[in-house]
Amino acid sequence: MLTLYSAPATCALASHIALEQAGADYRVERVDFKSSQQRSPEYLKLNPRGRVPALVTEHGVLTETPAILLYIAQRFPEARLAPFDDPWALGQLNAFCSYLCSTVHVAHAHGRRGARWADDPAAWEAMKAKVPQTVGDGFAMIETEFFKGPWVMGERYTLADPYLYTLATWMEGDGVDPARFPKVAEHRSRMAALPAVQKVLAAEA
Ligand SMILES: N[C@@H](CCC(=O)N[C@@H](CS)C(=O)NCC(=O)O)C(=O)O
Repeated sequence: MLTLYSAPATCALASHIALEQAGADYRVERVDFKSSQQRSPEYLKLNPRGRVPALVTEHGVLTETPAILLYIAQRFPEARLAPFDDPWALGQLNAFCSYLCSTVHVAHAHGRRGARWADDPAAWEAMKAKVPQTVGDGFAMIETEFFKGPWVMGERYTLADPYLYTLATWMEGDGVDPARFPKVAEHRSRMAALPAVQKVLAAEA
């Protein structure tokens, strides 16, 4: 059985949805951010990065959302979560997931985790003030360049869909108006209507 270490309203939601959609045999261990459990010695032993998600497999612990999503897709091929038969499509999928991970997610983190990058509280405030712009720029790039429709990669649903959905749910909290991005907003509504997504959201509540 796979074990996903997760916390509500985090990027771990994408991996949780993918496990559910893949029909995986899995369980979720909740990490309590309120008590900073992610920085406890026990959790750091499991994931020295002190973050979620972390996926415990029989081979070891896997971290980093794009890697976890791809692992799930490859381990459960019948769920068809990635185009392994098409190197170009797979390359595009990886490019999108890398963009979410390295640019959009990092822009979001500047709003609440400024201490990662600076010690000066004034610098944290400056970083926070920039979030609506930088996260908004990220979604503008997704809306105009990456998103094919009706799913992220086009006709075929892939692991990029739960990943985009997860980060799109942060928009309001980041001071970004979802109405600016109609394709992403429509995708978010369609994702929210999927039974697997509803099941996972109920489990995370
Ligand atoms: N690159 C990692 C980032 C993971 C990450 O930053 N997770 C956040 C939640 S969205 C976290 O665990 N934050 C806890 C902390 O910074 O203490 C991934 O994509 O999985």
